[in-house]
Amino acid sequence: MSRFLPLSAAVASIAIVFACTQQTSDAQQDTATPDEDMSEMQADMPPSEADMSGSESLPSMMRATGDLMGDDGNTIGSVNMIEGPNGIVMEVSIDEGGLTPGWHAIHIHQTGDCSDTGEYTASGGHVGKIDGGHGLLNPNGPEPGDLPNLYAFEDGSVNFETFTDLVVLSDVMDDDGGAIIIHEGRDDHMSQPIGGAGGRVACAVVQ
Ligand SMILES: [Cu+2]
Repeated sequence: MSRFLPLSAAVASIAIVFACTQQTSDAQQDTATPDEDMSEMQADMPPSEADMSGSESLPSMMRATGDLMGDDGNTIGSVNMIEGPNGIVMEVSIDEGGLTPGWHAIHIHQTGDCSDTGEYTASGGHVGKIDGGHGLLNPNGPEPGDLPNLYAFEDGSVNFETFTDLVVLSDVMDDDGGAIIIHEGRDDHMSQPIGGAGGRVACAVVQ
């Protein structure tokens, strides 16, 4: 009796060993799955979100602001530009009575000078001027200073936000600065040199 285990007992021990092995590998599988999920989640998270703690990322973004002066030199509103990793978000706010109602071209001009009130030609041409290249719809363009038109409400006020990745703020605010110009009419995004937008009715030096 002592030298050989009865067959039934031997089968039972093999079965127990097998069951234990099975349990262990099940447990390993269970713990492996959440780890995998976690690393996938971290990979999916955009780097900015993973590295960002609170508002710490905002001060590193470059900003520019300026007061908009109307054709009589009075302040009619303001311009705010924030440069993020993908381009510049630009916001324009204009008070009641600031502009004539309707569409107006708005561009980034090359010189930070609005001293010639009502004319505003001291602000120069468009930043990064390309001969024959004006216009967002121009196959030979666009120019870095081109932007979509803004719309002034019936009361002459404006709330406008746009985005551009055609230019960087360090090029806007180079040695001679930069300006935002609003024209009297709409930009057709094609005609040269300024999309048929007419005279300059508002100017802001951005800094
Ligand atoms: Cu212009």
